[in-house]
Amino acid sequence: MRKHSRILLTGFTPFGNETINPSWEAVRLLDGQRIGDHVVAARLLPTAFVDARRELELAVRDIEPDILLGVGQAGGRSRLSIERVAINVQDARIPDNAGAQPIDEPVLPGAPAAYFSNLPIKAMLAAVQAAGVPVEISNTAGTFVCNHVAYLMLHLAAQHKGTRAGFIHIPYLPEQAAGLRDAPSMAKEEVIRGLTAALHAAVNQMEDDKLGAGTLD
Ligand code: PCA
Repeated sequence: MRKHSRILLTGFTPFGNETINPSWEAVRLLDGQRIGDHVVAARLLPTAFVDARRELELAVRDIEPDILLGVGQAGGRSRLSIERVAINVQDARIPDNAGAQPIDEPVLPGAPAAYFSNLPIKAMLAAVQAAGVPVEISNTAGTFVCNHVAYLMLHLAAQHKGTRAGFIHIPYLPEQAAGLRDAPSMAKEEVIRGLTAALHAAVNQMEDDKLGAGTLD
């Protein structure tokens, strides 16, 4: 029996015009942290469809996590976005870091159209709110590498009893937004506080809360 259960927490390399990715800047500082009886293992994934899948599979084999939480940059969003769902499609608006630009191709041929996160997303939402960090439930993780990784994590969780998975998008860091017009941002310390609160809720709660967080748009 292992002493601690493990959380695999992933961040991404910079992509597009950026030289940093806030997801890795935040996630790497949580490596080795205790969350209740769990220990966090942080891993960097390339922002490339094929390479990210390979690195994710290696990390899963190495860490044998019972919770997987992917974190990625969503430039333009102003809150931590807890993703409800990942869809079985890749539709890249820009080439990934390996130059690949799949259009309307499945993540996994023949697999379900979508998976819901089996983490307690509403309990996580409430915990992040209680920590004083702006947060929302999001119903789309996009169709680029983040959705791809989220789908692979949720597929794995669906196949392995006792494994739970989810994904959180985060805003730009202030130093990224400084060079852009009207782009919202969130300080790294705040992101880390929010992610930590979300992880505590994920560890502590198996059943989700019934808490309205729907949208009309
Ligand atoms: N964000 C991108 C991929 C990597 C990242 O941090 C996305 O939302 O798909």
